Amino acid sequence: MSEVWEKGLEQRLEAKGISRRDFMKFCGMLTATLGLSSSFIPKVAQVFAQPKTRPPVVWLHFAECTGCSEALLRNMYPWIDELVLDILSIEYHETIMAAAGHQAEENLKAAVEKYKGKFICVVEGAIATAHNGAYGKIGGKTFLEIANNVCKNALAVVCIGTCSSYGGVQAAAPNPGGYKGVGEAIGIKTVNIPGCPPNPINFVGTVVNYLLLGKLPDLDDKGRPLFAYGKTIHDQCPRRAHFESNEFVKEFGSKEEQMGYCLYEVGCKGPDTYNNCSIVKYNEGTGWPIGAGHPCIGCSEPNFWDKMAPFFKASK
Ligand code: FSX
Ligand code: SF4
Ligand code: F3S
Repeated sequence: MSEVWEKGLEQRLEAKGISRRDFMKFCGMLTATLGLSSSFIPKVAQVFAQPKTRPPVVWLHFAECTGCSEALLRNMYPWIDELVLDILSIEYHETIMAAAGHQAEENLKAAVEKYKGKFICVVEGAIATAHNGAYGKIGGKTFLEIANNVCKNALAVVCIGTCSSYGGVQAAAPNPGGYKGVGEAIGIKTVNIPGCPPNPINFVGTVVNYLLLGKLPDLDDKGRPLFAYGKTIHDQCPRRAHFESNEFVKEFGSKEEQMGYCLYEVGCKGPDTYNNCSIVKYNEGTGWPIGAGHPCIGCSEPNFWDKMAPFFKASK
């Protein structure tokens, strides 16, 4: 694989204290997540070493907690954020750019004009639609106006997080602002990477899929990439054998909990939730909700704040 171990990348990784071995391990994990055979690992590494193209990206924030950016920029392999930002040409990103105020507004306008129809628009956060969008504004413009101006001129719109995908916490009842996900708010098709927060690997996988195969991944009927959201949590859960044997935790702090029994009766929504958490896990692949003893609350499903509540009661 030395041919992919290009000088530039080698130096970048060295500066971050990352070994070639760790980098290839990450590429292997990403390749498996994408459902590709191991023969693709060098090609995935090549995307990071020498991307054929660096698509321009405009990254918008609407109503959300910024947990999605944090998940991508801080928590996962501390270096992958920089590799990802290196393979994309980020033209506008409110959390990490130096510009502010009018200069930032100008940058956004200029980027949309320059790359019209060619840029990828990444969106975090939901859009207020009631009262002409009055519940959410940046620099005097409503989220609705910004989304109409920016997202509709993009090559593709990728929604990171349940908020931009489906509305998220802002859209929870009674939702006075009429918050909706981006696709529904402005009537376009979006690629959705839901989760609150989503697993950054599913965003990275979507980007690498695009750079490697020249297309966005195949999606389910809710706009989610099938490689990540094709199966339920329940179908990939290490506690599944306990479910089948009727071995349930009925109370937190009990012996059954210590035995790692199934969490269905304390509210687990894994049977109704599509995501790959048990496979890819969070925090450098070390943990995920059910692994830590917490029921899945269905955070990657539309309207989960309403639909999946109460979180600690079994859905009957
Ligand atoms: Fe929502 Fe993300 Fe939850 Fe937070 O951008 S999916 S509230 S983790 O920040 O949108
Ligand atoms: Fe299914 Fe949840 Fe039980 Fe796992 S813990 S087997 S996802 S109900
Ligand atoms: Fe969310 Fe359930 Fe995974 S709560 S993080 S989809 S286990």
